[in-house]
Amino acid sequence: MKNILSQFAILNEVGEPKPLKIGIINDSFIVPAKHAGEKSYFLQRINHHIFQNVEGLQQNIQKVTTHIRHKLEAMGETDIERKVLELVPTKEGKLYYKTPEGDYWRVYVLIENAISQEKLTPASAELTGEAFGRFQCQLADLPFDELCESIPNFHNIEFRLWQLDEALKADVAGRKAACADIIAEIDKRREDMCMAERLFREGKLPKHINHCDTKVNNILFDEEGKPICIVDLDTVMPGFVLSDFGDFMRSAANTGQEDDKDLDNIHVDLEIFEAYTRGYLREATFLTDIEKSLLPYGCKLLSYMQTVRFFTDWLNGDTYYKIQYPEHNLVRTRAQLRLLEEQEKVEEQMKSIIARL
Ligand code: GN1
Ligand code: MG
Repeated sequence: MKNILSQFAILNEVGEPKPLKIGIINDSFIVPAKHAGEKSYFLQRINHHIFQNVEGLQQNIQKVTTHIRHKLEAMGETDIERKVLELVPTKEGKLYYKTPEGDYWRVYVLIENAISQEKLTPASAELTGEAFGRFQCQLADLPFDELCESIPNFHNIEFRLWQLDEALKADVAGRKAACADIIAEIDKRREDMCMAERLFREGKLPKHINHCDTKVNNILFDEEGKPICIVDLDTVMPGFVLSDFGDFMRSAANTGQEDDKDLDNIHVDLEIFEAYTRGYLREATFLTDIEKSLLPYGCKLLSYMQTVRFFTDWLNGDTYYKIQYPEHNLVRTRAQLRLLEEQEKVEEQMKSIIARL
């Protein structure tokens, strides 16, 4: 790993990289400064089986972070290096390093004294809603076609259902027969869940630049629970605002875990829903009426999409997501499906909260 670090334009002395357990896609390490007061770094091996266009991915991140940095500077913000990620280029000025073995690595400056959380209070959820609303607003004037889809069709449910159908046809792991109940639950919602894509084709639902992975642990907080910086920018790309709203609720407004084995733990936390929505609507001033009215639908869509994705990986024999035990993807599937059912039960309540706010 010394050799990898030596490729990057790191100007101060650093210690041994320490592995960090975050995310289920890339491998991450903290590289601490040797001397107090100097910069530490965040080193990642990019999963290039998933992100097949590393050049495009890194260009996206550079464009988005530069755009936000300029906005923060224009607003006279202080402490900007804590509010937006900064890529460290290689000594040759590239945004990543490819090893002779074909692995891809990148380095960010580490944001110090920042905490990532799995559960929020209503107060911190409201501030988080503001932060994601602001993030979308800051990017609203960045032309789409400047960014690539770092994973093509990433949040396109029609594509995800097609992948599921391929997995069902192949049934490589022989797991289909035992999952008839899950298949039936997915099937009966297909048409409704493809509505957003249809509205887009009809020109009724716009696309904006989105984060596309707004899980609660992708935002860093300070010790007082105030959001500092939005991280994990791998999937920043054009998409529906429903994605970012829904994915946040999927992870934060769930009283259980994403992979909860006890389905009875899983309910919609309407207090978190309301608090986040209040903050979000305050900042996301660019939203059209149709986007606002579809926000509860976006919650269901993202839980449905994650059900389909985890289930597809289960059928494919666990080739995409890292798993911690053999049944992990099946457990994740059932937990996401239950969340969807719980969201359906409170959909009217979600709608009236939005109407009130
Ligand atoms: C993956 O690795 P992580 O936790 O950032 C996935 C998301 C899923 C999430 C489910 C590139 O994100 O789309 O919602 O797992 N990222 C990718 O936990 O597929
Ligand atoms: Mg991610």
